[in-house]
Amino acid sequence: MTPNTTISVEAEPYAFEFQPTTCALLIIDMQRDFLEPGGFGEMLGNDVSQLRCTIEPNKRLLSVWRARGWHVIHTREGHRPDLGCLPPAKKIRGRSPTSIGDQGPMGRILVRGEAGHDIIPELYPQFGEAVIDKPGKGAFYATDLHAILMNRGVKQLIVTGVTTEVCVNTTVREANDRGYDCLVPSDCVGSYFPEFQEMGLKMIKAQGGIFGWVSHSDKILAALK
Ligand code: TIU
Repeated sequence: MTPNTTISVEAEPYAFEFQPTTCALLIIDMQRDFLEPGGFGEMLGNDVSQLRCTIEPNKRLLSVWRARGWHVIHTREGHRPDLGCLPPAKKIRGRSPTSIGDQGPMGRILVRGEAGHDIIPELYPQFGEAVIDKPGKGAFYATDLHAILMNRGVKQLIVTGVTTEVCVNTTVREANDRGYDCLVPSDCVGSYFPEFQEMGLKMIKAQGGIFGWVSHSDKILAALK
């Protein structure tokens, strides 16, 4: 397989075709704050164990991308320690007794530089993999992700991570409006709510792939064999 080979992945609503040199694996917010107890996800009232089934399939995909030297980008949702990039509306939303910036068992919740804000050890970024710190749900808002992708000639994205209906969906919609094709492997994205997992994926692939394509990591790996 040469870097310019076109790879065809069985997907819905139809096959997703990509060339390795122009397609990045974009892993959204696989942070301790969302996947481990005591972080932002739990603060919102969620059972964080629900998301852990995404770790193994992401590991498998990431190891293949790394082994082949293809583009890998990670994102983290969070805020500056002075909370200068935290909209007051986001701070007070939910009326929780603890909120973003408050001290938790993994440090200050959703704050850059704290243990909880970092990516889980299983998927920890390697040297050369861009890490995008984003203040919002979408990975393009208030970040240099679009510039990084354009500078590298990336036109297509395989989007994984958490959560399906929040940061993954927002990012796929933002990417779609900027002209990127997005493929979402269903087993590599997770939600605290099974019904949102299902509908979040349906919304992407409906209407002829209105926002993108949906597949499974097994199908991506099979296409690479
Ligand atoms: N709450 C929830 O489902 N998600 C977020 O707040 N952020 C991300 O999805 N990363």
